Amino acid sequence: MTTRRLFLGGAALAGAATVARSALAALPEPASRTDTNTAAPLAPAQGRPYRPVVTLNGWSLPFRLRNGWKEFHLVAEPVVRELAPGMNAQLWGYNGSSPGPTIEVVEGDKVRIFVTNRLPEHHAVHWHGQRLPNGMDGVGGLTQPHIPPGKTFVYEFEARRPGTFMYHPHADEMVQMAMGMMGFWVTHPREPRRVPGYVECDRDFVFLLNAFDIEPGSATPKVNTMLDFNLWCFNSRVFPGIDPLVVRRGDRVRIRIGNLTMTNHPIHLHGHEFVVAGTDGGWTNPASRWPEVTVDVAVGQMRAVEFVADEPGDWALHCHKSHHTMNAMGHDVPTMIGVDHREVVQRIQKLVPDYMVMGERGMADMGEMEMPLPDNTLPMMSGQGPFGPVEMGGMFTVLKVREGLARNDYRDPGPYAHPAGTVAREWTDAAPEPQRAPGAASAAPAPLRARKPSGHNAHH
Ligand SMILES: [Cu+2]
Repeated sequence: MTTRRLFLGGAALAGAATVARSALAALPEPASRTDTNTAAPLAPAQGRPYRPVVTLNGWSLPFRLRNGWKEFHLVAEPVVRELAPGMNAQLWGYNGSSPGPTIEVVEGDKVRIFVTNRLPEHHAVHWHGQRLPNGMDGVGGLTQPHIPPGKTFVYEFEARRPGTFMYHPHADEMVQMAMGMMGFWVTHPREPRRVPGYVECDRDFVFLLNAFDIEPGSATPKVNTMLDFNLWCFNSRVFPGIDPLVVRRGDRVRIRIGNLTMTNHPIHLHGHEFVVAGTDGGWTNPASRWPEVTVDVAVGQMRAVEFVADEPGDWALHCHKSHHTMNAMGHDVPTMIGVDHREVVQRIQKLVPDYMVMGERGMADMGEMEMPLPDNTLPMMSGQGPFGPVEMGGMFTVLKVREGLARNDYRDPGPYAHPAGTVAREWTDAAPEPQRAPGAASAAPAPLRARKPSGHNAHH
């Protein structure tokens, strides 16, 4: 009996090994996702445990373990990405989305990444910020041959340093990044308590800053634009298409931000102070940290900021460059504030009855007006809050701090219910006369009639 049982056991094992070998020879099935909603954090089914991150309007790539290697499969390919409801862009990305999925590993993991190129041109992926063998650095032409269309290359390295990284093309880089190719990478510490400066957080959000120049009415980015982009994104989404960051009151929150645009972005959080706890170079020494409410993320940089979310409410989180919180707009429209158009308008309306003037009192009107727009574009500013138009676009979203959410609940809880008496309100009693310095003019100043010389055109 013993012999027979052993024999059967051996046969079963041999069979399993045969099946496994053929299955293992294949590439891991590439996961794909086109949904723009923020996916629930992906808890690791195998390997060393870690607390997964939340990719804003994105997802983490599943992996498989094989003979001690953590295996991922990235597919570089054309994708369609909704930037916000009402506008789809034809981009390039990975596994159905732009940015590509977040890759999460643990310090010390042996990582194998298969990269299949389904682009019409060659490709190579650079693992930004990693310590790795030079030939795995992904610089096409310099450290490896390019990946031709239709081919799959394999990258192998150990994730040596815990921290915040990204991946992006290093082949026809200007075009491929302008088309939306990039992704986030997080290497979790193997023993969190032994990493100086690292603290476990309750909620850990990640997103990339990226930008596109897409002519209103079209869908493909202009890849030769250097500075004048018109769609400023968090993870290839613009307000009001960016999900809120939902946290529980008292949570320790980490937000990791990487910048793959062509300019810096001062990212500003309302209502809280944070510290820069990490950069692409690693975790900062706690003695080196100081409180901030804005962190400038320069081109090619990552920043991990941390704070305790102890103020309930809906707190804006946005780039502080005000042009970056607008959607597609023309930058060479003259400023009309204070210009009296009445006479001109009457004359034009005789010819064009619908003619109207924009921007005479500022541009807030445009956030309220339903302007006719070309197909597939977005209003310059939009978004409705509980009190009216939010008049934002681009790199803007909201940190929602709430009591009593469940541990893993990231669903939008709706607008904040302000306690009575805590909202700015109209003053309805008598307003005192403003105090003026003795001898100061009591009325508003007369409008200036001077006209600035206009640059190089000397026709005034
Ligand atoms: Cu910005």
